[in-house]
Amino acid sequence: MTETLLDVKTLKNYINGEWKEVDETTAVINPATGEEVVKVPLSSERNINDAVEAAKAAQKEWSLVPAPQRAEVLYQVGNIMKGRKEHLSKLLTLENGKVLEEARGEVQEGIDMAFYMAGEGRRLFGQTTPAELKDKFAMSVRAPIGVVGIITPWNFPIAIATWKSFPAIVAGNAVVWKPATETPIMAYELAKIYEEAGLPKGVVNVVFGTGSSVGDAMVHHDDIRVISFTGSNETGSHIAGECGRQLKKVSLEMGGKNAVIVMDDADLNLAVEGILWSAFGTSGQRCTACSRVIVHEKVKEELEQRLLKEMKQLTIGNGMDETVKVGPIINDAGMDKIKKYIEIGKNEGAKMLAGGHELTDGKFSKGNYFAPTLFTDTTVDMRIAQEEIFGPVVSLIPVSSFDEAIKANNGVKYGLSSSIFTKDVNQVFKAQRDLDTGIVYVNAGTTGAEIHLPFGGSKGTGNGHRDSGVQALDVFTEWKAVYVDYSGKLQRAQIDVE
Ligand code: UN1
Repeated sequence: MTETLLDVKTLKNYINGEWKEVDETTAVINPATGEEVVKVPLSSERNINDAVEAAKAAQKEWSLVPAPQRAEVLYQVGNIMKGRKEHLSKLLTLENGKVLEEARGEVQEGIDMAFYMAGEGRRLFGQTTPAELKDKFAMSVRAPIGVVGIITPWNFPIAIATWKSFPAIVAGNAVVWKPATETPIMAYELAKIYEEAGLPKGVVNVVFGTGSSVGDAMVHHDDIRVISFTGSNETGSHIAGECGRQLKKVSLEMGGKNAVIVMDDADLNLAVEGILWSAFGTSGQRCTACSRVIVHEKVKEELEQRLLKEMKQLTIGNGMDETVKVGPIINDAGMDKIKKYIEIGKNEGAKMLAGGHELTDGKFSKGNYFAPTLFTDTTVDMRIAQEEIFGPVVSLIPVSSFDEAIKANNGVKYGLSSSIFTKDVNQVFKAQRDLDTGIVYVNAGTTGAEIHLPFGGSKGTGNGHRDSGVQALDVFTEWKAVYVDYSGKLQRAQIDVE
């Protein structure tokens, strides 16, 4: 399988438009089969220095290319991705494990982002605004920042990379990109696409390696002026601290503890579908995954029964098989974390209704598979209802009112996504106002954000920035206020105003 999909056995860094070999490598493992897919470089600080030098030189010229022409490259990137959608999707399933249907969805998200951000080449709007003095003109424009560093996770290896790199490129920056070592193939493929699309060399550079060496070198490099990171809270807050000391701009997208609220008037069939899709899709390995269901006590038992029935229908296995709905867990560390939380949940007194164990028999013996798990009678303060698990585990929390449901939703340190199932229009509008997450769904699960809206969260999920949407441009541009005085005399603001 790998041989027919991938044209190399060992990946190389992509620096200044050239493929650069690195001595040290590590194996990338297909989580569905345990087989080696490819080898990925483990780069060092020196490789980052080379990449930044190339990026710095390239950015000077790139920033002078008119934005609509920069956008032409992104249109090309989008077209090439579209033509290769099936190939990219299969490679994505191979390295990440997500089922093929979802891999296609993720690649589509990247294609959408390419065309959307290419459109920004003819917008990149600033403001024109009156000046307070006669014969004086005032405007604000977006200026590129320079060299930006992007650090992307394994769970959405291509979509998140496009959320970050496309706005950076169209705005006139150059990029140094560290993809997750678990899923480097999407970065390899995207680098090839950039080249074919005609992106000048050095505008995007890919350096593979670990967070502690490559990531750290990026965070501490003086010429990288922005770090855009998606990953764990632990790493994110470390990066924020380091960037803070250097007065470096940092955009963080981290964990979630997303809930679906099911009110007593909800369409329960729809709610069940929404919960299954957002809790067990991608095996729960989304930042937006539903890991809590806050259910009105009047419909709690009915919902439990329906969920249990449908959970039995979920086919688990290798995502390459089109009939499979739940794929593997990324690696051993991911499995260990899920197992740890199952024990925590049991010890805390939550009632386990289904799952709770690794799958090891027969077809499961070589990969990392975990049975979809349902806990009930969970209370808001339990650790399984507070901490991110990143696996196919969902906990039901019974409540007796709308207000209690909102309080339960907001009673966690994260604030990424939330959802409510109800037919009551008053509850809908109150919920969209009072749920404190960055993303709110009504009568849908907690996943499925579209790329032209801001993606991100409040509280412990982020630090106020957003990926995707027009808001992503704020991460990769500086605002510049420009005043043009055409009066021919010195006019002092705030003083010479008549
Ligand atoms: C993530 O899990 O980090 O809204 C990204 C969604 C997807 C993106 C998820 N469009 O679930």
